[in-house]
Amino acid sequence: MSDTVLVERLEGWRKLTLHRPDRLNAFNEDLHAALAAALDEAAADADCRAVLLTGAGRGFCAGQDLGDRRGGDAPPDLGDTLERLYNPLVRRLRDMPKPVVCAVNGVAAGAGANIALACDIVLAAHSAKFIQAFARIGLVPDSGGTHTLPRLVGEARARALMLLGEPVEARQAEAWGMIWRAVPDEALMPEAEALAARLATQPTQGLALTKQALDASATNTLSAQLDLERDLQRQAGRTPDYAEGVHAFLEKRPPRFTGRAG
Ligand code: T3D
Repeated sequence: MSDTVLVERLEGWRKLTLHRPDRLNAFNEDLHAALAAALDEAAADADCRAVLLTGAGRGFCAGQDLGDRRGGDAPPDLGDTLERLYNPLVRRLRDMPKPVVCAVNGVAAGAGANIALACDIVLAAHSAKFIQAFARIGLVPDSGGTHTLPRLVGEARARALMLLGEPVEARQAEAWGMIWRAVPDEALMPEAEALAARLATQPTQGLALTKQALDASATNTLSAQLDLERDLQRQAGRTPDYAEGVHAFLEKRPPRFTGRAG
């Protein structure tokens, strides 16, 4: 069995660690397959109510393993890799019906940066940096980066970062709104784990619906978004966690959410 992704099953949540530390956790086909399987299992497990993604060693992820791209006779079809591997990965993260926290423990480059930014809440160690490294090797930013980054940091910064391939340090990333928080290196894992554990006690169905609404807002008109909020709120209002939340409020006690659909 592959050990390229380490899976830890905690109380109500899972920690997934990219594990090719000697290659800064760069993606090869094996890592893609292991991560896809781990995410699918987490998505399907009702007892798993949050996911934490991080990297082993001194890097988070250096994107595609360029060792696998050593020249052959014909140029590779990189559209095929995106179609088969990177695009499904981003969709898995965005469609995951529970929150995904990313703890960026070191450099996040190329697809590694954009996979991190596809997660719901991103924490980064002060020593971490984000690099849109694609321009350095003649490629186009992928893994949703051309969609995500301008929305996070604005058009001017996204363009410069993508055309120049310059690194952004964690504290700058926080200041620009690219990530939720930059924390001292030693605080990263305790904070990220506490956040995942906290999310695992929250109304999971409502959070999943919130993710849907936020994703749709990127392309919806206000009017369409209002309709969507109506439909999603209808669903949220039928969940046991909503009933529990209201009862708990009225009884002046902390809620006991189960995350169950019905
Ligand atoms: O191909 C497709 O399917 C299309 C999809 C593309 C998606 C992409 O992600 S394209 C972008 C690919 N990634 C990169 O271009 C980043 C390459 N890496 C770097 O620029 C640097 O390694 C970093 C800036 C990330 C970190 O620099 P530094 O100085 O901290 O570390 P290092 O010494 O460069 O790397 C440490 C080791 O990891 C080193 O191996 P060694 O010399 O100790 O044996 C290095 O070769 C290896 N490594 C780092 N990144 C990759 C890698 N090996 C293979 N592929 C990598 N991407």
